[in-house]
Amino acid sequence: MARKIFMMIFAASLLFSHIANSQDASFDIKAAKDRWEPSSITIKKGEKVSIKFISVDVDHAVELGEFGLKKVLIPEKDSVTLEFTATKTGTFSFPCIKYCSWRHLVGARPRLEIKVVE
Ligand SMILES: [Cu+2]
Repeated sequence: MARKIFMMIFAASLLFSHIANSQDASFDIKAAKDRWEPSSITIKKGEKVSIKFISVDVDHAVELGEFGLKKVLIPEKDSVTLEFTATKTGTFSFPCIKYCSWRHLVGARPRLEIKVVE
């Protein structure tokens, strides 16, 4: 009996943790001057996505305009988490939009590519 109750509580806690953290996909992106890593991620249309951008050096910034998000700063040695639902398919490229190194001057900004598939 005690075991049955324990199993029920365990199952309920699993359910609640899922509801509390109801993202379908989450990613950590390491943002550095030369490269964002991983530089490409693939998600499914309709998924709730959480992306944590973690700066390992200086300020960076990103704007996921295709997903209805405004420009956000990824502060120096800090992080910012963006959440959105991918409502359309395609391949979208999001370069750094805050000057972080000379790479901005030569068309080689670090970037994140997001592929949304059916
Ligand atoms: Cu930059």
